[in-house]
Amino acid sequence: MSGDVKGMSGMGGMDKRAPADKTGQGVGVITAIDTKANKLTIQHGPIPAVGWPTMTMAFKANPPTLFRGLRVGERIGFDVQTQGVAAEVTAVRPQ
Ligand SMILES: [Cu+2]
Repeated sequence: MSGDVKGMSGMGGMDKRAPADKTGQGVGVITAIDTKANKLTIQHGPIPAVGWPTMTMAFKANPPTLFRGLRVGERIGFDVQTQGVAAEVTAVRPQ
């Protein structure tokens, strides 16, 4: 992931350098699954709620049971929670 995303300024005047934890919803295609590292890589579209453009990035799966039934190439909707520059997927939905 690019950790250098520009803030969505102009929305509430909360344009701070240190990102607070945020949640958002995205849609994307799974490009890699690493159950040993508990990581899921998703090529996803813009997620304005967390200030992200389109990108491909790895997420921690929380809980790891999210991996069940997922496969590379599958299109999913997902919930994301950011923690500084890291991010977790907390829910997935078939698209
Ligand atoms: Cu991203």
